[in-house]
Amino acid sequence: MIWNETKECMSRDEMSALQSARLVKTVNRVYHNVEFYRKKMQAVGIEPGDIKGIEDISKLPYTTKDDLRDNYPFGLFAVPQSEIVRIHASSGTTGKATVVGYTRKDIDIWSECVSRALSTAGVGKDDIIQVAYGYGLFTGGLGLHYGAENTGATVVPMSTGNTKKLITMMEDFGATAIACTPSYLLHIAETIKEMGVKDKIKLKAAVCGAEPWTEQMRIQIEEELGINAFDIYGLSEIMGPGVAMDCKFHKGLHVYEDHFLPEIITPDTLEPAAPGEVGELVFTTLTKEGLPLIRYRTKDLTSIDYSTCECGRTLARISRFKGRSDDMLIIRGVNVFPSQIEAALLEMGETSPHYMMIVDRENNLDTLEIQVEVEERFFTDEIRQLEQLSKKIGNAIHQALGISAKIKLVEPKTIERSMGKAKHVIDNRKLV
Ligand code: DLL
Repeated sequence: MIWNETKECMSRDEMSALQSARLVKTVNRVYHNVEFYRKKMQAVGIEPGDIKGIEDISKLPYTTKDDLRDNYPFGLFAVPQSEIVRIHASSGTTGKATVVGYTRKDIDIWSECVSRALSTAGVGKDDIIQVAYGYGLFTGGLGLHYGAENTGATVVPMSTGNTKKLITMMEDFGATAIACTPSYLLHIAETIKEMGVKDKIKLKAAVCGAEPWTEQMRIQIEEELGINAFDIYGLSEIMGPGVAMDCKFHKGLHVYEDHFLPEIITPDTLEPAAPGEVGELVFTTLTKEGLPLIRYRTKDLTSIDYSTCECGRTLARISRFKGRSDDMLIIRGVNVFPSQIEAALLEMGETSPHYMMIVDRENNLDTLEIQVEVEERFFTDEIRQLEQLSKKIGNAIHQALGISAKIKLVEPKTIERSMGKAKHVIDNRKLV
Protein backbone atom coordinates (compact mmCIF):
# COMPACT_ATOMS: atom_id res chain seq x y z
CA MET A 1 0.00 0.00 0.00
CA ILE A 2 1.23 3.47 -0.81
CA TRP A 3 0.91 5.85 2.08
CA ASN A 4 0.55 9.04 0.10
CA GLU A 5 -0.32 8.33 -3.48
CA THR A 6 -0.91 11.96 -4.44
CA LYS A 7 2.62 12.92 -3.45
CA GLU A 8 4.48 9.80 -4.50
CA CYS A 9 2.76 8.99 -7.80
CA MET A 10 2.19 12.33 -9.54
CA SER A 11 3.21 12.61 -13.20
CA ARG A 12 6.70 13.94 -14.00
CA ASP A 13 5.10 17.13 -15.41
CA GLU A 14 3.09 17.70 -12.26
CA MET A 15 6.19 17.12 -10.15
CA SER A 16 8.28 19.57 -12.22
CA ALA A 17 5.57 22.23 -11.92
CA LEU A 18 5.40 21.77 -8.14
CA GLN A 19 9.19 21.82 -7.81
CA SER A 20 9.46 24.93 -9.99
CA ALA A 21 6.92 26.87 -7.94
CA ARG A 22 8.65 25.85 -4.71
CA LEU A 23 12.13 26.63 -6.07
CA VAL A 24 11.10 30.16 -7.03
CA LYS A 25 9.78 30.74 -3.51
CA THR A 26 12.90 29.27 -1.88
CA VAL A 27 15.26 31.38 -4.00
CA ASN A 28 13.33 34.52 -3.12
CA ARG A 29 13.37 33.61 0.54
CA VAL A 30 17.12 32.98 0.75
CA TYR A 31 17.95 36.06 -1.33
CA HIS A 32 16.02 38.32 1.00
CA ASN A 33 16.73 36.60 4.31
CA VAL A 34 20.28 35.21 4.10
CA GLU A 35 23.14 37.58 3.42
CA PHE A 36 25.41 34.71 2.36
CA TYR A 37 23.09 33.73 -0.50
CA ARG A 38 22.37 37.30 -1.53
CA LYS A 39 26.10 38.01 -1.87
CA LYS A 40 26.76 34.71 -3.62
CA MET A 41 24.02 35.33 -6.16
CA GLN A 42 25.07 38.92 -6.69
CA ALA A 43 28.65 37.75 -7.29
CA VAL A 44 27.47 35.74 -10.31
CA GLY A 45 24.99 38.40 -11.43
CA ILE A 46 21.83 36.44 -10.58
CA GLU A 47 18.65 37.95 -9.19
CA PRO A 48 15.69 35.97 -7.88
CA GLY A 49 13.66 36.96 -10.98
CA ASP A 50 16.16 35.04 -13.18
CA ILE A 51 15.03 31.76 -11.63
CA LYS A 52 11.69 30.88 -13.19
CA GLY A 53 11.72 27.14 -12.66
CA ILE A 54 13.85 24.04 -12.17
CA GLU A 55 15.28 24.44 -15.69
CA ASP A 56 17.21 27.44 -14.30
CA ILE A 57 18.77 25.54 -11.40
CA SER A 58 22.25 25.46 -12.92
CA LYS A 59 22.41 29.27 -12.82
CA LEU A 60 22.60 29.09 -9.03
CA PRO A 61 25.88 28.69 -7.14
CA TYR A 62 26.67 25.56 -5.09
CA THR A 63 26.72 25.40 -1.29
CA THR A 64 29.22 23.22 0.60
CA LYS A 65 29.80 21.97 4.12
CA ASP A 66 32.57 24.58 4.47
CA ASP A 67 29.98 27.31 3.85
CA LEU A 68 27.98 25.95 6.80
CA ARG A 69 31.11 25.83 8.95
CA ASP A 70 32.18 29.34 7.93
CA ASN A 71 28.77 30.64 8.99
CA TYR A 72 28.76 28.71 12.28
CA PRO A 73 26.47 28.46 14.13
CA PHE A 74 23.33 30.18 12.77
CA GLY A 75 24.62 32.31 9.86
CA LEU A 76 22.68 30.50 7.13
CA PHE A 77 19.36 30.39 8.96
CA ALA A 78 16.61 32.10 6.99
CA VAL A 79 14.32 32.88 9.94
CA PRO A 80 14.88 34.69 13.25
CA GLN A 81 16.08 32.41 16.06
CA SER A 82 12.67 32.80 17.76
CA GLU A 83 11.15 30.74 14.91
CA ILE A 84 13.62 27.88 15.38
CA VAL A 85 12.22 25.09 17.56
CA ARG A 86 15.03 22.51 17.28
CA ILE A 87 18.76 22.34 16.61
CA HIS A 88 20.76 19.30 15.47
CA ALA A 89 24.45 19.13 14.71
CA SER A 90 26.87 16.71 13.15
CA SER A 91 30.11 16.53 15.05
CA GLY A 92 32.63 16.04 12.27
CA THR A 93 36.09 14.84 13.17
CA THR A 94 37.81 18.12 12.47
CA GLY A 95 36.82 21.73 12.91
CA LYS A 96 33.53 23.10 14.07
CA ALA A 97 30.26 21.16 14.10
CA THR A 98 27.73 21.68 11.33
CA VAL A 99 24.63 23.16 12.94
CA VAL A 100 21.15 22.84 11.48
CA GLY A 101 17.90 24.44 12.66
CA TYR A 102 14.22 23.63 12.11
CA THR A 103 11.01 25.63 12.38
CA ARG A 104 7.80 23.95 13.59
CA LYS A 105 6.78 23.45 9.94
CA ASP A 106 10.18 21.92 9.11
CA ILE A 107 9.74 19.41 11.93
CA ASP A 108 6.24 18.54 10.67
CA ILE A 109 7.49 17.97 7.12
CA TRP A 110 10.39 15.88 8.45
CA SER A 111 7.95 13.68 10.40
CA GLU A 112 5.80 13.35 7.29
CA CYS A 113 8.78 12.25 5.17
CA VAL A 114 9.88 9.69 7.77
CA SER A 115 6.28 8.45 8.02
CA ARG A 116 6.19 7.94 4.28
CA ALA A 117 9.45 6.02 4.51
CA LEU A 118 8.22 3.82 7.35
CA SER A 119 4.95 3.12 5.55
CA THR A 120 6.98 2.03 2.53
CA ALA A 121 8.63 -0.51 4.85
CA GLY A 122 5.15 -1.64 5.94
CA VAL A 123 5.46 -0.07 9.40
CA GLY A 124 2.26 1.49 10.74
CA LYS A 125 -0.11 1.82 13.63
CA ASP A 126 -0.13 -1.85 14.60
CA ASP A 127 3.65 -2.00 14.92
CA ILE A 128 5.96 -1.64 17.88
CA ILE A 129 9.19 -0.05 16.67
CA GLN A 130 12.47 0.17 18.55
CA VAL A 131 14.42 3.24 17.52
CA ALA A 132 18.04 2.31 18.11
CA TYR A 133 19.76 5.22 16.41
CA GLY A 134 21.50 7.61 18.78
CA TYR A 135 19.23 10.24 20.33
CA GLY A 136 20.72 13.69 20.73
CA LEU A 137 22.38 16.04 18.29
CA PHE A 138 22.51 13.23 15.68
CA THR A 139 19.33 13.34 13.56
CA GLY A 140 18.80 9.55 13.50
CA GLY A 141 17.10 9.02 16.88
CA LEU A 142 14.68 11.94 17.06
CA GLY A 143 14.08 11.90 13.28
CA LEU A 144 12.89 8.30 13.26
CA HIS A 145 11.11 8.80 16.57
CA TYR A 146 8.73 11.54 15.47
CA GLY A 147 8.17 9.97 12.05
CA ALA A 148 7.25 6.68 13.69
CA GLU A 149 4.89 8.40 16.14
CA ASN A 150 3.31 10.14 13.17
CA THR A 151 2.44 6.79 11.59
CA GLY A 152 0.69 5.82 14.83
CA ALA A 153 3.21 3.07 15.62
CA THR A 154 4.19 2.41 19.24
CA VAL A 155 7.69 3.84 19.59
CA VAL A 156 10.30 2.46 21.98
CA PRO A 157 13.10 5.07 22.17
CA MET A 158 15.99 2.67 22.84
CA SER A 159 18.83 4.83 21.50
CA THR A 160 22.16 2.97 21.55
CA GLY A 161 24.01 1.50 24.47
CA ASN A 162 22.83 -1.84 25.74
CA THR A 163 22.32 -4.52 23.13
CA LYS A 164 21.19 -7.28 25.48
CA LYS A 165 18.57 -5.03 27.06
CA LEU A 166 17.37 -4.06 23.58
CA ILE A 167 16.94 -7.74 22.69
CA THR A 168 15.19 -8.58 25.95
CA MET A 169 12.74 -5.74 25.35
CA MET A 170 12.37 -6.79 21.71
CA GLU A 171 11.27 -10.16 23.02
CA ASP A 172 9.13 -8.92 25.95
CA PHE A 173 7.33 -6.16 24.02
CA GLY A 174 6.94 -8.20 20.85
CA ALA A 175 8.66 -5.49 18.79
CA THR A 176 7.86 -5.87 15.09
CA ALA A 177 10.21 -3.23 13.67
CA ILE A 178 13.60 -1.71 14.37
CA ALA A 179 15.44 1.35 13.09
CA CYS A 180 19.24 1.41 13.48
CA THR A 181 22.44 1.41 11.42
CA PRO A 182 22.92 -1.75 9.33
CA SER A 183 26.21 -2.57 11.07
CA TYR A 184 24.49 -2.35 14.45
CA LEU A 185 21.67 -4.59 13.23
CA LEU A 186 24.25 -7.18 12.23
CA HIS A 187 25.65 -7.02 15.76
CA ILE A 188 22.13 -7.32 17.19
CA ALA A 189 21.57 -10.40 14.98
CA GLU A 190 24.80 -12.00 16.31
CA THR A 191 23.77 -11.27 19.89
CA ILE A 192 20.26 -12.71 19.33
CA LYS A 193 21.95 -15.90 18.14
CA GLU A 194 24.26 -16.00 21.17
CA MET A 195 21.33 -15.45 23.54
CA GLY A 196 19.42 -18.27 21.78
CA VAL A 197 16.20 -16.24 21.55
CA LYS A 198 15.67 -16.12 17.79
CA ASP A 199 12.42 -18.09 18.06
CA LYS A 200 10.96 -15.58 20.49
CA ILE A 201 11.56 -12.53 18.31
CA LYS A 202 8.59 -11.13 16.33
CA LEU A 203 10.58 -8.66 14.26
CA LYS A 204 9.41 -8.27 10.66
CA ALA A 205 11.00 -5.08 9.33
CA ALA A 206 14.18 -3.04 9.74
CA VAL A 207 14.81 0.49 8.51
CA CYS A 208 18.56 0.91 8.23
CA GLY A 209 20.74 3.74 7.03
CA ALA A 210 23.17 6.48 8.05
CA GLU A 211 26.11 4.57 6.52
CA PRO A 212 26.88 2.78 3.25
CA TRP A 213 25.96 -0.90 3.08
CA THR A 214 25.75 -3.31 0.21
CA GLU A 215 22.76 -5.14 -1.26
CA GLN A 216 24.46 -8.40 -0.20
CA MET A 217 24.56 -7.21 3.40
CA ARG A 218 20.88 -6.22 3.23
CA ILE A 219 20.01 -9.72 2.04
CA GLN A 220 22.21 -11.31 4.70
CA ILE A 221 20.40 -9.34 7.42
CA GLU A 222 17.04 -10.40 5.97
CA GLU A 223 18.07 -14.04 5.99
CA GLU A 224 19.64 -14.05 9.44
CA LEU A 225 16.68 -12.40 11.10
CA GLY A 226 13.88 -13.60 8.80
CA ILE A 227 12.72 -10.00 8.20
CA ASN A 228 12.43 -7.39 5.44
CA ALA A 229 15.25 -4.84 5.57
CA PHE A 230 15.01 -1.42 3.89
CA ASP A 231 17.55 1.29 3.14
CA ILE A 232 16.77 4.81 4.37
CA TYR A 233 18.92 7.79 3.38
CA GLY A 234 19.30 11.30 4.62
CA LEU A 235 21.74 13.89 5.87
CA SER A 236 21.48 16.47 8.62
CA GLU A 237 22.16 19.45 6.39
CA ILE A 238 19.15 18.65 4.18
CA MET A 239 16.88 17.38 6.98
CA GLY A 240 18.01 14.08 8.52
CA PRO A 241 16.73 10.56 7.77
CA GLY A 242 13.84 10.40 5.29
CA VAL A 243 15.24 12.24 2.27
CA ALA A 244 15.02 9.01 0.22
CA MET A 245 13.77 5.49 0.86
CA ASP A 246 14.02 2.01 -0.60
CA CYS A 247 10.80 0.15 -1.50
CA LYS A 248 10.13 -3.59 -1.54
CA PHE A 249 11.56 -3.91 -5.06
CA HIS A 250 14.96 -2.65 -3.86
CA LYS A 251 15.77 -0.99 -7.17
CA GLY A 252 16.98 2.33 -5.84
CA LEU A 253 15.85 4.78 -3.17
CA HIS A 254 12.85 7.02 -3.89
CA VAL A 255 13.72 10.67 -3.31
CA TYR A 256 10.99 12.77 -1.72
CA GLU A 257 11.25 15.13 -4.63
CA ASP A 258 8.36 17.35 -3.61
CA HIS A 259 10.67 18.57 -0.80
CA PHE A 260 14.19 17.99 -2.16
CA LEU A 261 15.31 18.66 -5.71
CA PRO A 262 18.11 16.23 -6.65
CA GLU A 263 20.85 16.72 -9.25
CA ILE A 264 23.85 14.55 -10.11
CA ILE A 265 27.04 16.35 -11.07
CA THR A 266 30.51 15.30 -12.12
CA PRO A 267 32.64 16.40 -9.15
CA ASP A 268 35.65 17.35 -11.29
CA THR A 269 33.82 19.64 -13.72
CA LEU A 270 30.76 20.49 -11.59
CA GLU A 271 28.69 19.95 -14.75
CA PRO A 272 25.55 17.74 -14.76
CA ALA A 273 26.44 14.06 -15.11
CA ALA A 274 25.08 12.16 -18.15
CA PRO A 275 21.75 10.36 -17.47
CA GLY A 276 22.36 7.23 -15.42
CA GLU A 277 26.02 8.11 -14.77
CA VAL A 278 27.43 7.97 -11.22
CA GLY A 279 28.29 11.36 -9.81
CA GLU A 280 27.91 13.55 -6.73
CA LEU A 281 24.40 14.03 -5.40
CA VAL A 282 23.38 17.68 -4.99
CA PHE A 283 20.19 18.80 -3.26
CA THR A 284 18.16 21.99 -3.17
CA THR A 285 15.57 22.08 -0.42
CA LEU A 286 12.14 23.16 -1.68
CA THR A 287 10.13 23.65 1.50
CA LYS A 288 12.65 24.17 4.32
CA GLU A 289 12.13 27.37 6.32
CA GLY A 290 14.85 27.29 8.99
CA LEU A 291 17.84 26.31 6.89
CA PRO A 292 17.01 26.24 3.18
CA LEU A 293 20.01 25.10 1.14
CA ILE A 294 20.65 25.81 -2.51
CA ARG A 295 22.52 23.18 -4.55
CA TYR A 296 24.13 21.58 -1.51
CA ARG A 297 26.97 19.24 -2.47
CA THR A 298 26.44 16.07 -0.42
CA LYS A 299 29.69 14.33 -1.52
CA ASP A 300 27.58 11.15 -1.77
CA LEU A 301 28.12 9.22 -4.99
CA THR A 302 25.14 7.76 -6.82
CA SER A 303 23.18 7.81 -10.10
CA ILE A 304 19.55 8.75 -10.72
CA ASP A 305 16.69 7.04 -12.57
CA TYR A 306 13.47 8.92 -13.44
CA SER A 307 11.52 5.92 -14.73
CA THR A 308 8.43 4.74 -12.83
CA CYS A 309 9.22 2.00 -10.30
CA GLU A 310 7.49 -1.37 -10.24
CA CYS A 311 5.85 -0.22 -6.99
CA GLY A 312 4.02 2.51 -8.92
CA ARG A 313 5.92 5.45 -7.46
CA THR A 314 7.02 8.05 -10.00
CA LEU A 315 9.57 9.59 -7.62
CA ALA A 316 13.13 9.59 -8.98
CA ARG A 317 15.28 6.79 -7.63
CA ILE A 318 18.90 7.11 -6.57
CA SER A 319 21.04 4.00 -6.70
CA ARG A 320 22.45 2.45 -3.53
CA PHE A 321 25.42 4.49 -2.36
CA LYS A 322 28.89 3.30 -3.14
CA GLY A 323 30.24 5.69 -0.54
CA ARG A 324 31.13 9.31 -0.22
CA SER A 325 33.72 10.94 -2.41
CA ASP A 326 35.65 11.65 0.77
CA ASP A 327 35.49 7.94 1.83
CA MET A 328 37.30 6.96 -1.32
CA LEU A 329 40.86 5.83 -0.71
CA ILE A 330 43.55 6.03 -3.32
CA ILE A 331 45.84 3.06 -2.80
CA ARG A 332 48.74 2.70 -5.22
CA GLY A 333 46.84 4.99 -7.56
CA VAL A 334 43.70 2.85 -7.54
CA ASN A 335 40.38 4.23 -6.26
CA VAL A 336 39.04 1.97 -3.52
CA PHE A 337 35.74 2.16 -1.63
CA PRO A 338 35.35 0.16 1.60
CA SER A 339 31.96 -1.08 0.33
CA GLN A 340 33.81 -3.04 -2.40
CA ILE A 341 35.45 -5.15 0.30
CA GLU A 342 32.11 -5.79 1.99
CA ALA A 343 30.58 -6.87 -1.34
CA ALA A 344 33.51 -9.19 -2.15
CA LEU A 345 33.42 -10.83 1.29
CA LEU A 346 29.68 -11.41 1.24
CA GLU A 347 29.80 -12.77 -2.28
CA MET A 348 32.28 -15.44 -1.16
CA GLY A 349 29.86 -16.57 1.50
CA GLU A 350 32.44 -18.05 3.90
CA THR A 351 33.19 -14.98 5.94
CA SER A 352 31.34 -12.30 7.87
CA PRO A 353 31.20 -8.69 6.64
CA HIS A 354 33.21 -7.59 9.68
CA TYR A 355 36.46 -6.21 8.33
CA MET A 356 38.97 -3.45 8.89
CA MET A 357 41.24 -1.92 6.26
CA ILE A 358 44.63 -0.76 7.45
CA VAL A 359 46.42 1.42 4.96
CA ASP A 360 50.06 2.36 5.45
CA ARG A 361 53.07 3.51 3.50
CA GLU A 362 56.40 1.68 3.47
CA ASN A 363 59.34 2.85 1.37
CA ASN A 364 56.98 5.21 -0.46
CA LEU A 365 54.69 2.36 -1.41
CA ASP A 366 51.11 2.11 -0.15
CA THR A 367 50.31 -1.09 1.70
CA LEU A 368 46.87 -2.50 2.42
CA GLU A 369 46.10 -5.03 5.11
CA ILE A 370 42.56 -6.31 5.45
CA GLN A 371 41.57 -7.95 8.69
CA VAL A 372 38.62 -10.26 8.20
CA GLU A 373 36.68 -12.11 10.87
CA VAL A 374 36.12 -15.79 10.20
CA GLU A 375 34.32 -18.45 12.17
CA GLU A 376 35.98 -19.96 15.22
CA ARG A 377 36.18 -23.41 13.58
CA PHE A 378 38.83 -22.23 11.12
CA PHE A 379 41.18 -21.63 14.02
CA THR A 380 40.68 -25.06 15.54
CA ASP A 381 40.95 -26.94 12.24
CA GLU A 382 44.15 -27.58 10.39
CA ILE A 383 46.33 -24.58 9.65
CA ARG A 384 46.11 -25.54 5.95
CA GLN A 385 42.41 -24.63 5.90
CA LEU A 386 43.12 -21.20 7.31
CA GLU A 387 45.79 -20.64 4.68
CA GLN A 388 43.46 -21.75 1.92
CA LEU A 389 40.70 -19.43 3.08
CA SER A 390 43.12 -16.54 3.34
CA LYS A 391 44.29 -17.17 -0.22
CA LYS A 392 40.71 -17.35 -1.46
CA ILE A 393 39.81 -14.05 0.20
CA GLY A 394 43.01 -12.50 -1.19
CA ASN A 395 41.98 -13.54 -4.71
CA ALA A 396 38.42 -12.25 -4.30
CA ILE A 397 39.70 -8.89 -3.02
CA HIS A 398 42.24 -8.66 -5.81
CA GLN A 399 39.52 -9.25 -8.34
CA ALA A 400 37.21 -6.70 -6.75
CA LEU A 401 39.76 -3.92 -6.24
CA GLY A 402 42.38 -4.56 -8.87
CA ILE A 403 45.14 -4.41 -6.27
CA SER A 404 46.54 -7.02 -3.91
CA ALA A 405 46.15 -6.86 -0.16
CA LYS A 406 47.62 -8.70 2.80
CA ILE A 407 44.81 -10.71 4.39
CA LYS A 408 44.81 -11.29 8.12
CA LEU A 409 42.13 -13.65 9.37
CA VAL A 410 40.98 -12.86 12.88
CA GLU A 411 38.70 -14.59 15.36
CA PRO A 412 35.04 -13.62 15.82
CA LYS A 413 34.44 -10.35 17.69
CA THR A 414 38.02 -9.12 17.21
CA ILE A 415 36.86 -6.15 15.18
CA GLU A 416 35.14 -3.55 17.28
CA ARG A 417 31.34 -3.43 16.86
CA SER A 418 29.71 -0.08 16.39
CA MET A 419 26.28 1.02 17.54
CA GLY A 420 26.37 4.04 15.26
CA LYS A 421 28.19 4.55 11.98
CA ALA A 422 30.73 1.73 11.55
CA LYS A 423 34.43 2.46 11.08
CA HIS A 424 36.13 0.33 8.42
CA VAL A 425 39.38 2.17 7.69
CA ILE A 426 42.54 3.06 9.56
CA ASP A 427 44.64 5.16 7.23
CA ASN A 428 48.05 5.58 8.84
CA ARG A 429 49.31 7.52 5.82
CA LYS A 430 47.41 10.57 7.05
CA LEU A 431 49.52 10.61 10.19
CA VAL A 432 52.84 11.06 8.39
O1 DLL B 1 23.18 9.87 8.90
C1 DLL B 1 20.96 10.82 8.80
C2 DLL B 1 20.39 9.45 8.88
C3 DLL B 1 20.06 8.91 10.11
C4 DLL B 1 20.12 8.73 7.72
C5 DLL B 1 19.48 7.66 10.19
C6 DLL B 1 19.53 7.50 7.78
C7 DLL B 1 19.22 6.95 9.02
P1 DLL B 1 24.46 12.58 8.94
O2 DLL B 1 25.01 12.12 10.24
O3 DLL B 1 24.47 14.03 8.62
O4 DLL B 1 22.96 12.15 8.81
O5 DLL B 1 25.24 11.77 7.83
C8 DLL B 1 24.85 11.89 6.49
O6 DLL B 1 25.56 9.61 6.03
O7 DLL B 1 25.77 12.15 3.53
C9 DLL B 1 25.81 9.69 3.69
O8 DLL B 1 27.19 9.80 3.43
C10 DLL B 1 25.61 8.78 4.89
N1 DLL B 1 24.34 8.04 4.75
C11 DLL B 1 23.16 8.31 5.31
N2 DLL B 1 22.23 7.38 4.96
C12 DLL B 1 22.87 6.51 4.13
C13 DLL B 1 22.48 5.33 3.41
C14 DLL B 1 22.47 10.87 8.85
N3 DLL B 1 21.26 4.84 3.48
C15 DLL B 1 25.71 11.00 5.63
N4 DLL B 1 23.42 4.74 2.62
C16 DLL B 1 25.27 11.02 4.19
C17 DLL B 1 24.67 5.23 2.53
C18 DLL B 1 24.21 6.95 3.98
N5 DLL B 1 25.10 6.30 3.19
